[in-house]
Amino acid sequence: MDSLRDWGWSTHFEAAFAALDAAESEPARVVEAQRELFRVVTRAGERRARVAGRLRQEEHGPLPAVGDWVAVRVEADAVAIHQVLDRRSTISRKLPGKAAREQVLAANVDTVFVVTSFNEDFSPRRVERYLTMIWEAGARPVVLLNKADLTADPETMLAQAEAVALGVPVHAVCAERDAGLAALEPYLRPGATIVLLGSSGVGKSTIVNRLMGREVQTVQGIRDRDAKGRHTTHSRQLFRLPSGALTLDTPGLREVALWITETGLGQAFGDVEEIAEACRFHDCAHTSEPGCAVKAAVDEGRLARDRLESYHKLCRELEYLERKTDPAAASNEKRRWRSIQKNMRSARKKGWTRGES
Ligand SMILES: Nc1nc2c(ncn2[C@@H]2O[C@H](COP(=O)(O)OP(=O)(O)OP(=O)(O)O)[C@@H](O)[C@H]2O)c(=O)[nH]1
Ligand SMILES: [Mg+2]
Ligand SMILES: [Zn+2]
Repeated sequence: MDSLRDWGWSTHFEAAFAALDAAESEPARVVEAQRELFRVVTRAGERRARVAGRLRQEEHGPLPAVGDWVAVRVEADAVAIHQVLDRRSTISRKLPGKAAREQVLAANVDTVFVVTSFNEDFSPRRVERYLTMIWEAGARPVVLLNKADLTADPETMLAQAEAVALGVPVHAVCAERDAGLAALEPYLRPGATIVLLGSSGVGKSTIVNRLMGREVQTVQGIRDRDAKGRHTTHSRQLFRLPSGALTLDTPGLREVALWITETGLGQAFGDVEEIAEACRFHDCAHTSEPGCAVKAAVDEGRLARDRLESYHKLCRELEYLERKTDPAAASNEKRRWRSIQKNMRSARKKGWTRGES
């Protein structure tokens, strides 16, 4: 059992696993995910794994994501993931594109480091977006401003970050010179899982290498630094730090579109919601309603105008998402899928599709 404890196994998951109807199964944690390929750690060590056919049907629960605790069956030549244990936290975003589809970026995470840098990547609006996503996920956010060596005046950006990250710790670090990272120690207690999220090139893998004390991840070469949009990390992988914490490096995100959330928005914009309690109408949208305390706060300079705009924008995004995922629409989508699958099956029987099922 000890080897699983090293990967964050706890009495919580032990009980969850015991409650499963999972004869012949054993617990494991997903430590790497790259599209359909998974690596898991079992009591016997690390193995490649695949998703059992049954789990591919929606009614048998979510597909595994990195960080998940799962029930696996170890066969002679393969490990099959049969079930995903209930998650303690789920970091999700809406997949880029028009369809309302969820992508789970990480599961069972305690702390999320939102990494940005002291250069053009820094955007208070994007930080707000990440914080909304993370509060919704049930994890604790921490903002890291990396590449402190690139600025002579870190105070301005730090203050900008702090102004939008209410109640959230903000740390300036310089991964390249291994400076400031000692401040992260409190988050790295044994068994805790942390994930690094942020745009490509902000230095997530460099930070992971520093925390590991050796080079486990490839970082972007100096010659590629101007190549915008080129991603260096391609898979999501969990590492065991010398401190005993687990850390997940992820590929840079181009887009942070929200997945269904509302409590997350309220938490990320606690200042707006607090002022809104004084609005005349309790369902005030803070646009043109009479007696709107939020508009008044903006006019009096107590609330930044662009912060309110950002709040409105995220609200609209969520309303749109809710419309896109209303139950009727979702069940139509399922029906459509079933008929596609049926067609594929009969096509396969006729022998004109190759490949695996
Ligand atoms: N000046 C400076 N450069 C840094 C610092 N930390 C990392 N870098 C450089 O920034 C570049 C990108 O770093 P990576 O660690 O590959 O960035 P990443 O966030 O993992 O990027 P993706 O894997 O593409 O998402 C590399 O060339 C690093 O050497 C820092 O503190 N200061
Ligand atoms: Mg990387
Ligand atoms: Zn109002």
